Amino acid sequence: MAKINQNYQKLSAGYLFPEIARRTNLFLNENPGVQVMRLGIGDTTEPIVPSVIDGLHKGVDDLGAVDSYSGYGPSEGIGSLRQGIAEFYNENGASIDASEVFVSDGAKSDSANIQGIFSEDCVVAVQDPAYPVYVDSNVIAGRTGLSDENGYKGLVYMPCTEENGFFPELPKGKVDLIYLCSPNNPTGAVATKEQLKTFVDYAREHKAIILFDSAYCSFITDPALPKSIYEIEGASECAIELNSFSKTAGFTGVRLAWTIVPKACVAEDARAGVLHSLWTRRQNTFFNGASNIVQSGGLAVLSKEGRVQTGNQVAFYLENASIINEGLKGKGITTYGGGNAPYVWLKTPNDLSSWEFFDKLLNECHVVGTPGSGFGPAGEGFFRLSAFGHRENVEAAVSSIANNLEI
Ligand code: PL4
Repeated sequence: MAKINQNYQKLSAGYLFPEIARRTNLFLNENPGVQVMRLGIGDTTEPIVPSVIDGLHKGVDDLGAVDSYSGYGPSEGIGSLRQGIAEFYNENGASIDASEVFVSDGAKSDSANIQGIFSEDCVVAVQDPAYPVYVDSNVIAGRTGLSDENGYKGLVYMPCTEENGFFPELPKGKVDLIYLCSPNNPTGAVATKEQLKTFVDYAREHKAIILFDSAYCSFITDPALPKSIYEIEGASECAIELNSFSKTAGFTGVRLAWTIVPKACVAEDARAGVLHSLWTRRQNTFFNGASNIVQSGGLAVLSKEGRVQTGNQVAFYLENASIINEGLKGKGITTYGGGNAPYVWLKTPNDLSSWEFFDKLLNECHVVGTPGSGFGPAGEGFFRLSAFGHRENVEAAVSSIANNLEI
């Protein structure tokens, strides 16, 4: 008799983003003809830049000629793309070898799957609030108990609050896996080198592993802020980094990402090289490689022209963030983030709960955002707006908030 994975029953609610879509659709059914402005899901909206479209076309054309046709590729990714990604890191002072780069179809799947190479009894620490995949994947893997209003039992929440500038203190006790995300989803905060160094030192001391999500690193404009954890000395001994082409190049629907597992990375029972071998084995067994067409597009993103064109697009989204920030501040709302990140994190007015503010914003302004509590207990009382919309949509949303939000 088959039995199900009972850990799924522990998941406290539906996955956040489908829940937002469900509530929005309900509102639209009840209010036919109303145009909603979507600043909820962090999904890109601008077309892919011309040099990258050329790269994607090249990938298609290569499949149409006998000399350039390719079938299954290595599950770790094509050599030239792995090399290009390693060079991208090494330009900023890291020392990554192409063999340490694992190309994939998404940072979402990698960030959910990476916990699978670690022991079931690892104690997991997450920034609170955080991208929900880190928590849910560990719940499903059985590393937590049930949840209540304070979160899941057995999980170590590291609150990111106004008081600590949205970067957490070190865990009090010993933890084994630490999820960090910078620029942060949802708060938009970016960790400094000094802040990351405290975690790298902790991880090396406790033989813990940092799982560092840098999916939004291309939004960092301040040269003093680190784009990768490998800019911190000693990080290659204790950190695995996840990154993606999704937000940099508009690849949210195209699907291309990567994970770096340095050979120097060590765990309590794993000498140098072992974690790298385990992730190789995991990917070889579970994954058949990213699409060859898409990897050709990824090479174009890394080209000189590709970097300039995608850089301009990132700057465009950052301008959106600035428009949102200014508009909300003009309304007297306290905001954070947005400067080096595509998310604006606002404090809900009049102590409204995150979901109360979601309903208010939708009903009064026809604007969809993301409730902070969906990212963890410390997100309660906050709300996230995404800067990935079309300019006219962002401007219309800001103007509707200015004119219609009653506070
Ligand atoms: C909605 C910190 C967005 N359906 O596109 P990927 O898989 O390479 O990257 C996903 C990802 C990874 N790491 C972080 C992210 O914030 C995201 C994407 N997050 C959001 O609005 O928070 C899209 C969410 C998508 C999902 O469930 O991921």
